[in-house]
Amino acid sequence: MSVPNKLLTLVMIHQNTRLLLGMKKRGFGVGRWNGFGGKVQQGESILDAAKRELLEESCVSAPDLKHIARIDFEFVGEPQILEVHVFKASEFQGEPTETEEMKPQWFDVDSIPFHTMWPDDILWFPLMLKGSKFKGYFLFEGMDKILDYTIDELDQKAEIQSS
Ligand code: 6OG
Repeated sequence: MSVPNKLLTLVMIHQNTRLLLGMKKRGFGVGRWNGFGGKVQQGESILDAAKRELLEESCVSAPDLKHIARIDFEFVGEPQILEVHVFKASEFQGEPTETEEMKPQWFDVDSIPFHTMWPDDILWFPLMLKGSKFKGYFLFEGMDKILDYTIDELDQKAEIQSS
């Protein structure tokens, strides 16, 4: 029997030349800069989960999130695929504030700290920053090594499917 995918969200706040990232202070991906997100709860929509996690982790709310990507992550030896739904917003309310989970910081889009991020990010951030929609798949060995990947750009009108 196959294991159902684990649904996760990831939110990027991108305003012209700056991007809001958070340093993950605990749990999966600790010590890496990333967007804000986490697990979709039972009975919750993926969009609602994205908004909730953004608020919980950065104290910022973004009513107008655009669903821009689905990225499936497989880890060698792990039966469960992480199905990460990526959202983007340019407008937000509130002041990015450090929480128990994340320390937010603005980065210039020309100085994104890829050396302290998940290694897949450098491969798909260019599409995210230029406003594309896309679907990705990455096969990881451990936390640092990508064995295989695909990234397919989608039409702007395409709806991002979930499993
Ligand atoms: P919690 O388990 O802490 O949420 N995430 C990834 N983000 C990137 N950029 N690359 C990956 O490569 C990732 N794997 C997971 C999804 C985990 C958060 O980390 C994201 C969630 O936002 C493997 O609740």
